[in-house]
Amino acid sequence: MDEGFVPWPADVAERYRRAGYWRGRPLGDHLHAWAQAYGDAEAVSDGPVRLTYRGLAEVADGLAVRLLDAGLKPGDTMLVQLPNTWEYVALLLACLRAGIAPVLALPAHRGHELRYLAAHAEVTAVAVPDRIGGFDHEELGRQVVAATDSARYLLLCADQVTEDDLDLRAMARPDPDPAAARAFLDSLAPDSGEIALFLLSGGTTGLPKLITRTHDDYEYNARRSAEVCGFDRDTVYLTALPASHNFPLACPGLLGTFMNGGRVVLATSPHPDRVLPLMAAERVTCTGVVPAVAQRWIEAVATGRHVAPPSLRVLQVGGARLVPELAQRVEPVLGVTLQQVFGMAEGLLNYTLLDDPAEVRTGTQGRPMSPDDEILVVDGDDAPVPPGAMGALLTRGPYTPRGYYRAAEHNARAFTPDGWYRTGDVVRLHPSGSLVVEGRDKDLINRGGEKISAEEVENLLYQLPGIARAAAVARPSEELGEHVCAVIVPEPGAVPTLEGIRQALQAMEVARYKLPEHLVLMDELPLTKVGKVDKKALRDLVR
Ligand code: OOB
Repeated sequence: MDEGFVPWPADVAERYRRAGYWRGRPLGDHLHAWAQAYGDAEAVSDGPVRLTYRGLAEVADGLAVRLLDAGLKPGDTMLVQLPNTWEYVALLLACLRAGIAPVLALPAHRGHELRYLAAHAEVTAVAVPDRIGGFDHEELGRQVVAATDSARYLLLCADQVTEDDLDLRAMARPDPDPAAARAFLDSLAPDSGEIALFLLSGGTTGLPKLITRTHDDYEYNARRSAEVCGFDRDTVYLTALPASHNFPLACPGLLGTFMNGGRVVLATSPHPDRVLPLMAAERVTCTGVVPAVAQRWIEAVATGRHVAPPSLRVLQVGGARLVPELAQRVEPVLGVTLQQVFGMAEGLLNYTLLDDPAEVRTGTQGRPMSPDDEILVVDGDDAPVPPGAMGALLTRGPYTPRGYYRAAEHNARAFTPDGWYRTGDVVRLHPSGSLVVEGRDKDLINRGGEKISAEEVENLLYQLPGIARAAAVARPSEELGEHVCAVIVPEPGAVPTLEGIRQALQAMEVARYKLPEHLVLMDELPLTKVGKVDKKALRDLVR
């Protein structure tokens, strides 16, 4: 698996170790340190299911041993598509214990995405639930296993599991001899510099890129985040967003809570009717959401439909632009401190501090969390702009990998020769030292925090009949910030419709959030001077 992984240069890695960012212990090892420190405290609340720290470590170990007994091996990869449930947490930790790297897919992904991810990471196993909402993930998982040469196991999270499949719930139990299981797994522990897990990039390319996160760098990601956010044993963190996203997983999220002995409350939907009462009942103190969710919560409270959860102290908002008008309503309406988070699965995390002046909390997207985060704001020639001027953001640092997995060609464009990651975000440095996100120079659509590659949608559109030319662009949306708008030049005589296009893409098993919500038909697409489709002109037009 480590072939295709781009390491940090040896001298830089040494510097990160010396500075104490990288601690040289695999994440699975940390799990036992947490169990040691917080033993009987509750780690996870998932409705009626409650797991203590000791219980969680034993369940993860038991599951890890059974996965290895079933034939999986350290160094394998596993596609994981599970909602925010205790089984997801157990499986994630079991994989970390066994040195199996999970590829964290979103519940919204379908065959189009999962088949590609499974093949690219050459997974040996696919983990899915039987259903989410009305959708049959068991059947989807089965098809992905069948379509993937390397895949041999379907790991199913369901009440009914046939003998041919692996039964996640049955396997997620403590080993009869927990001490022996622990010693066995310790003897197999992965090196902390190895890939711990794969996150998915929002992506600007035809298909999402895989982001390799090592044990060392991801542990620091969560630890430093938790420090900045003041997590401690009294923290009760709610996972309102899918926990396969970096934000709820490790910013500080679930992992940052575990490190500090707090409690993680799992929710499978951020709908105000579900989570506002849940937060009050579970005495949640902190959670992280995208602006579209924050807006729905504010509306639900402002209109008197719900009361603000009295225990909630900090609301983290990130993943997409939080407009200042909304930012200003968060604190008075919800009675919390707003913390803006400008982050990316590729690494760099910026946080506003809880004691920043109000103007910084509402008007900026925070500052890099690590003293060794390097940032550059540059012009079109990669030359630094004057302080305070707008430019493209480049970054390097102890938790920002130096390349995507098995993507040499793309890496040559996404990273500079000396290892800076081109974030694709256009920012400016605020006098406070915080960053303000002004826009982006990457071709993606940010639909309520879910990133959609324009190129991916365009490639799909070109596979449909009757379409001569196609472009996908963002169209402003009140509710979600941006929607996907398809701009199409039909072939002579063809009359594409939005409904027809959506149905065709759904038949191709494309995740629903990527389907165009608007359609514009044109005689020709506007071109730039160098003959490329003029996306800016199109964006202005569809507005
Ligand atoms: C988070 O991660 P990704 O990988 O889904 O998306 C990263 C991109 C950024 O490059 C930027 O374009 C956008 O999402 N973004 C924001 C933002 N936070 C992320 N744009 C404006 N304001 C913000 N506060 O989205 C993510 C990862 C970890 C923590 C938080 C968010």
